[in-house]
Amino acid sequence: MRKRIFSGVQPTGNIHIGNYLGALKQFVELQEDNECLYCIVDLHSITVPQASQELKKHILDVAALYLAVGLDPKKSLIFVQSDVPAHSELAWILMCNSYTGELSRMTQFKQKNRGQASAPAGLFTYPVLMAADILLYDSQVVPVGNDQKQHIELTRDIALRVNNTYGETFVVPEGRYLKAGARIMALDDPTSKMSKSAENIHSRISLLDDPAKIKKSIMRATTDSEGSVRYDLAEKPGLSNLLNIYSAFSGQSVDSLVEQYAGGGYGVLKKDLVDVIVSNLEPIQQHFNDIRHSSELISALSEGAAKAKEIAQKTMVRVHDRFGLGIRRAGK
Ligand code: AQP
Repeated sequence: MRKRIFSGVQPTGNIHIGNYLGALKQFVELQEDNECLYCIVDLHSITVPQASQELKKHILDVAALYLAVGLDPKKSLIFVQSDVPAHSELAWILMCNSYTGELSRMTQFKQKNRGQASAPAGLFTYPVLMAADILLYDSQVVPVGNDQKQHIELTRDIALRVNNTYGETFVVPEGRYLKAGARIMALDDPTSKMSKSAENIHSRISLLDDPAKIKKSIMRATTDSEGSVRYDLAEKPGLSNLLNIYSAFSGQSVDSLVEQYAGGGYGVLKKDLVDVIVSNLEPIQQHFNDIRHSSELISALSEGAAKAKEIAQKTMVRVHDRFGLGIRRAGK
């Protein structure tokens, strides 16, 4: 049965292989049999300061990468979050139905805030905006990396709370997560996840990196001094991360990779991994270059936003009705 799917990526930098393997690959698969909405969540990105010209560029880069990895605007709605003002309106309404206690337990907030006494309020309420993104479209399934599990649980709690208090208002969504071990870790520190905004560019591979940069980042990736190729996330997180990346791009199982490289040093494995990544990213980069400055990209985003607005409007009429807001009433 076709399901309504929603997910998004922040335009905080160029999409890296963690975003790709953790989220975008699923987006592409899901669009074949479902009704999908894929958003570029620019309002989320300003929870930390962004230079405006950079942000404008990154929004279009991420949109072009969406298309370049295989999202098809004829099958999926692709749009920019701030082009649909109802995201912010619903976020406010949901904030009035959320608690500071539950928001302070969010691990991503704790990591990004790094224990400072005062934090931007937007960073704190970020998960509520995410809940609004999802609930606005009556989304049934949300494909995300498993780092987002806590935020999806919060979204479900808020939806159930509103439904119990005000009557059936929201569809309660489900997360669709990757299997364990598919979280891609930073190349320089395999105990943190690969991230777009990390300072060290060699901590990640961006989908737009050239072969020389990919080679440099992989060859200097943190491993261990043991020297034997085996998969052990606890004892050998760096090498295990490289094996996960290799497996995800090549389709070869981790076990067969371990067998193939057993006895060899890490250097041979790293060298082959560079080739595997480069050959997988080449067609994506080619497609990106063809469409990044095209009118096709802008049309896809405008049409996507217009259609998303129509769906959002229906939800907001229902929300206004349930909460008794304004003079709009359901069905009018
Ligand atoms: N390292 C990762 N491994 C697997 N999946 C990942 N995702 C992010 N990092 C990894 C998934 O990618 C989707 C989009 O992420 P996002 O842009 O919404 O924000 P994020 O999770 O905060 O990603 P970044 O790259 O770490 O960005 P910054 O540095 O700006 O915070 C999500 O589905 C996420 O799970």
